[in-house]
Amino acid sequence: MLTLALSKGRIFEDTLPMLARAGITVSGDPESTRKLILPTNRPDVRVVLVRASDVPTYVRYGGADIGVAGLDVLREYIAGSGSDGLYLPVDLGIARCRLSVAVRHDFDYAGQVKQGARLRVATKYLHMAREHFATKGVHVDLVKLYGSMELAPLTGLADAIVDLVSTGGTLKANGLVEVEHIMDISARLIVNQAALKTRTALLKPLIDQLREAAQTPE
Ligand code: PRT
Ligand code: MG
Repeated sequence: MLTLALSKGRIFEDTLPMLARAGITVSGDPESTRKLILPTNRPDVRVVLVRASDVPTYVRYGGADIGVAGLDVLREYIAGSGSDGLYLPVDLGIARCRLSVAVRHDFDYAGQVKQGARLRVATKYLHMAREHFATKGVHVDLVKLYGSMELAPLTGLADAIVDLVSTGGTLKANGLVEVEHIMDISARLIVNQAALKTRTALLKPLIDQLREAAQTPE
């Protein structure tokens, strides 16, 4: 049995068509079922539904053989726990967005940075934020949040946020503007290295098919 870890929402939705192109169809809709294990049309493949940030943990410790996680989740995980035992063979090119710095529309970010001001920045992505501001030589105090980052500059909790942006609609709706683009994000395939060695016959063709699907437009 091969176990694939996915998170509900955009990762699941964007991975489904790629799996279909590899001949795998998942039974059940994660939004309407309470089941955490979904069978597929292949008796030797199943899907487990986990939190987006738990996908690397499941794959590393063998709770799943393979998984799909955003580069944001992976970078934070690897910065904290290392990449031992994980193999990252394919950029799937799905669930695309960017990691950006945003502030209130009336906040003079460039001016503050120029003056060497110390800024308070709220984010879920402490490692990537720390690295970004260190590289730029901007002094920051980072505040860890778990969600709704957009609220932080509106309430005075922080001067800026580091968050994911796709359409920009959420920033706009909250009177925030993007002032720096940190990196492009997309979802990656992650594989348990030990499983790849012991179950090559099952895993290798699946990885190859997903790579193929990622490289050729539908
Ligand atoms: O909710 P939970 O803690 O379980 O996990 P999660 O919030 O990380 O899961 P989910 O499903 O929201 O995101 C899974 C992955 O999708 C992320 O790890 C990213 O790699 C990717 N992704 C792509 C995004 C977005 N686009 C995105 N726009 N993840 C989050 N957003 C959020 C963003 O944080 C902001 O609040 O959507 C909002 C902005 O969207 P726009 O379109 O208004 O700009
Ligand atoms: Mg979410």
